[in-house]
Amino acid sequence: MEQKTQASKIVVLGEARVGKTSLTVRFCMGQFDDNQKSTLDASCLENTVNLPNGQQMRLTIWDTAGQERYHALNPVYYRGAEGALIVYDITDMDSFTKVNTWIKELRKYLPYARGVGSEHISTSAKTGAGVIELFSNLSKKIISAQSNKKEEAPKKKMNTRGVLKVNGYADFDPQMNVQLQSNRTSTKAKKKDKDGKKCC
Ligand SMILES: Nc1nc2c(ncn2[C@@H]2O[C@H](COP(=O)(O)OP(=O)(O)OP(=O)(O)O)[C@@H](O)[C@H]2O)c(=O)[nH]1
Ligand SMILES: [Mg+2]
Repeated sequence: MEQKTQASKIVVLGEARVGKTSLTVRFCMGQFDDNQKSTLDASCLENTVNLPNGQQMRLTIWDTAGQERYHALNPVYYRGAEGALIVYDITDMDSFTKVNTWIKELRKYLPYARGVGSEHISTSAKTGAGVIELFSNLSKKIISAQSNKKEEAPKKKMNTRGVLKVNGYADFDPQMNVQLQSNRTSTKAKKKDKDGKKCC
């Protein structure tokens, strides 16, 4: 079967310390760090998803910083995104409550996100549970939205579509609360990854 590779940009959003970077790093590099440092500004990684019909989706994943002081920068990273992941921590109720704020934010900056529904998937960056499924599902939705867009092309100027997803730790362990609290100190994020997967 002929392999067809498409490319898409997605953004990862959510409160600070909910696991955005861990999820991205797990998917792109197959690694997990119990002491993952807070993201400053944003970082970007790439990986390709193999889909069942022989298609491939090359995802450029913009992992934003959850800390409040960086929020004003986020719209820069939303631009041109065809998909979004809104991440919350299953051990942190406040991070779940804030999901609505992130949805509103996306709808403000990405008008096409207004009419798009969301899907909830539980993942664990620690064990890897649900991670491939999450990015595969998102890729399928993007491909399906892209083909709908082609059909509607003469009518619409907007050339992007989005899908929102939320995520929680599926490996919930009561000790996570302690771990999260003890990991609140922000240190400077690495600008480059060792294996060169960094895309920007
Ligand atoms: N047990 C468990 N811990 C996780 C998981 N994902 C992230 N963590 C831990 O939670 C903490 C925060 O993870 P990060 O990936 O840095 O969170 P973030 O959302 O990128 O944080 P900011 O960059 O500050 O916005 C780290 O100590 C991680 O090791 C998970 O799936 N399971
Ligand atoms: Mg981060």
